[in-house]
Amino acid sequence: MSFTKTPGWLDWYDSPTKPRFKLPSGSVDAHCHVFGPADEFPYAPQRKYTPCDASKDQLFALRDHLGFDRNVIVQATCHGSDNSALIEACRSAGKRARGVATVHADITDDELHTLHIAGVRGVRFNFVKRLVDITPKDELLTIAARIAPLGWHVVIYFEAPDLPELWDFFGAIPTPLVIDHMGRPDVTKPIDGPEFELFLRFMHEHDTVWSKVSCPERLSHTGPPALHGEQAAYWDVVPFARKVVESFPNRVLWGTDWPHPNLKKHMPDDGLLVDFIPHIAVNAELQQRLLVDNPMRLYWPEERIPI
Ligand code: 0GY
Repeated sequence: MSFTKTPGWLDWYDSPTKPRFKLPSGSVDAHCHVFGPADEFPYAPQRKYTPCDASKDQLFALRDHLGFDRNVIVQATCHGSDNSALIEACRSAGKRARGVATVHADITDDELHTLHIAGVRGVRFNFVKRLVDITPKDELLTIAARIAPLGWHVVIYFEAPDLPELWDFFGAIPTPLVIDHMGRPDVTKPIDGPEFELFLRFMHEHDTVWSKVSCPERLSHTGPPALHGEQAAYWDVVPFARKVVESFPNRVLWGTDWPHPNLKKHMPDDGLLVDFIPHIAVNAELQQRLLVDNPMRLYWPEERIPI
């Protein structure tokens, strides 16, 4: 099947630099996606964007180039609830990938079992209106109740202004929660302003809530070095991510977000994204937790990394 990319679509950057920061042994890229390839895994009819292909083999080549050991692959909205590309990627990575799927409430026990065997350990609930038609909350609670006995968790993607309305609903989900990209703060607002304070309070009050401190390229207004001279890439995001890492060192994850869907201005060099890590996790202890111990505890608990 042939698909035409969304007008203005930016393709992922195919010659990333080698990072200067040396990742700790066993590091996990805990937020990335596969797209298609569309002739094998067609994009969903209800998708809100049509991307370029980004195959599992291309993802695994990036993993090796950057120095990661494992991936957590998150179902992208362009594939709807057809998790075939994700399953195929997890299966072919063996124990080196886990998955986060999108499912409906009427999924059968056999289908859930198949996902579990393939390596899926969570489902994603998306509240970003430009990406999905929002699923009713009672259906999401039904899904959460179905996956809880499997020991899975729920990954939630929302934007900062929506947290007050979602607060009680998130509190009613009976599994651990993993928040994508720090709940998408507006980094032009003060770090001690009410919006980011609310996010931090949500994490303080719920000790089974985790956050990905990912996507500086999505949150930044200062941009990469080409846009901002000698400053560190995406420096306006640093205080926000560093605050989360230092407040919740055992409940943070990091991911590249490759192949970076829906970026409008620039496509990041994934090597530079890795070089962002030591600005937000400023010593070896924090880096080890962020990149190895935390994702291992959540996605590979059978390997029992002590904290
Ligand atoms: C991300 C962010 C985005 C897209 C998706 O599944 C997706 O389509 O997650 C976005 O456009 O903000 O985390 O990859």
